Amino acid sequence: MAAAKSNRGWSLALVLLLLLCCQLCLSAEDWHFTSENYIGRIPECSVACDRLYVTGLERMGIQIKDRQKLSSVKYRIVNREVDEFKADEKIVGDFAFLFIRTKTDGTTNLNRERTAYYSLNVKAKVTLTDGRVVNSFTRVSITIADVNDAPPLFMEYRYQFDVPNTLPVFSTIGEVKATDADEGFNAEIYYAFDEVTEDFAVHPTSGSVYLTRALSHSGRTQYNNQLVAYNRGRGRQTKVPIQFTVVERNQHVPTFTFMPRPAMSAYTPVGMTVLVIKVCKLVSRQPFTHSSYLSKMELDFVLMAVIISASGVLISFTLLDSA
Ligand SMILES: [Ca+2]
Ligand SMILES: [Ca+2]
Repeated sequence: MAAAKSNRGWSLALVLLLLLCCQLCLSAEDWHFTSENYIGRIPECSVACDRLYVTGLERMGIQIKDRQKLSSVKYRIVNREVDEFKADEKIVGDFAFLFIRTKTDGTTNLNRERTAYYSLNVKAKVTLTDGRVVNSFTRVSITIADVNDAPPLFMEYRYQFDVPNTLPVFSTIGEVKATDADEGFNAEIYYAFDEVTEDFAVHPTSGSVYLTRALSHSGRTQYNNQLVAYNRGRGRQTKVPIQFTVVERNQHVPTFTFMPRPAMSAYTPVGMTVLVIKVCKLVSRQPFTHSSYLSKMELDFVLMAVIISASGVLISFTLLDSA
């Protein structure tokens, strides 16, 4: 009889112990984050961030199943290498929200062009009314949303092109190029001239520079303007000087007139003048094909003699006269 009572006592104690253990086990699981990974975004602030909050598609934090058992919740970022963010907690109804925000020390900045992503390890310390402490961990992946804070930058600090005065209209003169450190629309670049001109054009997206009017009409030797590269978004733009220098090219082909002289024969002595050539409209300052010294003269025409060798081969031109 006494043994039976003793067995019932042990059984009752064992049941109570199992119930207590089961309750403790379930209680610990009840105080975990709703997810092991959260995804959020925050705007770029390359100067100083003023308490910016990370936003996401789902709420971050711990679901409170029994408010009576909860004493406090404390969130903390445990990455030692991340110094830009702080974790806050706020209990609203049956949820202990996790808020990730930038610090407010006035020196924190988020430069997407330097660091585009952050991965935070967050620890939750949950203190229950019965004195127990439950720890839970989660990861918050943060994407920095780009802001158009970088203006386009030209590859050159100034552009200079030599343009032949004979270049046909709509010919390509050259190309300009700028880059942008932002992304998406904020990095799209368009080109234009600062001052409207009818002489030149720049393709808005490729940067190719064209001649749009014959240069001979004005007689100018130089054109100066400002080249602009701008973003589609909020008016970020950069200007650099651009200069076109007109380079003269020979537009007048010399004409030759052969002045009669005695015909050659088998007895024509070596060194005798056999032909005189008259070259008209010699106005170019550019090198002449066979007589470079002619190119330095601004004459309407010159007279040249052709000297032949004994074998009848042309060997030189000689300047005879000019007018
Ligand atoms: Ca930009
Ligand atoms: Ca940016």
